[in-house]
Amino acid sequence: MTFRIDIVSLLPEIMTSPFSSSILKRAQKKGLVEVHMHDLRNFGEGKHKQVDDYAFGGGAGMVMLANPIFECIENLKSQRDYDAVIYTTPDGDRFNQKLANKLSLKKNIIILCGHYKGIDQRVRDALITHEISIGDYVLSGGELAATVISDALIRLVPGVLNDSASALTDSFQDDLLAPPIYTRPAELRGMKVPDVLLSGDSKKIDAWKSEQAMKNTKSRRPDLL
Ligand code: 6GU
Repeated sequence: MTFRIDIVSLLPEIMTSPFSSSILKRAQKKGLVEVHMHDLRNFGEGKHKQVDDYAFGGGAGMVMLANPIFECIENLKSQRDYDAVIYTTPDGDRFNQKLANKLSLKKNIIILCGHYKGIDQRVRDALITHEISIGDYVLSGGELAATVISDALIRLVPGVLNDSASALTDSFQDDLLAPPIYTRPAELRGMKVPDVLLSGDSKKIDAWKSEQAMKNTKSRRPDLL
């Protein structure tokens, strides 16, 4: 089974590099994941391919036209069933690992990238199943948020990470931050790797990791506890 993400955007080129490198590239090469970009401009209106207009009732900023979005998404839906149609917006639900886990179990999803002041409310009412924000700050557009969300989902797809145990020990996967990690050399510039990690005693090592994870979480993110 292939996990498929269709990203609908006015600026798809912003996202080409992240999807063409490293884990996201390999996931697609292995056939585990398909990512398809759709340029909304192709569905724009009139000879200028217009995609936005002034807001009814006034107010600063342009609004993305509903019709090009309807046409693009209806075209996709005519080809296959979608399990989720996500809209990236600063006023959406906050993205977190729990939501990433849930969405990674879907098969086909659409992510619509917001722009300007937003999209015509009728798109949200009629087409969108999930409205997602990646944090309490404002980005120029939803493309970087869509890329962040896609990355978080794709690395959870079975087979994408070579070491499948790795995803399970991430920060947040158990509502705790990760413990400190070290690699060689065992001593660097007078700084030593904690003895327990070199002890070979896996029970002791696991206990140390849990204790450190708890300590990190208490001091940096007590809200997670
Ligand atoms: Cl999803 N979009 C934009 N434009 N800004 C954001 C965001 C999304 N999440 C946080 N800030």
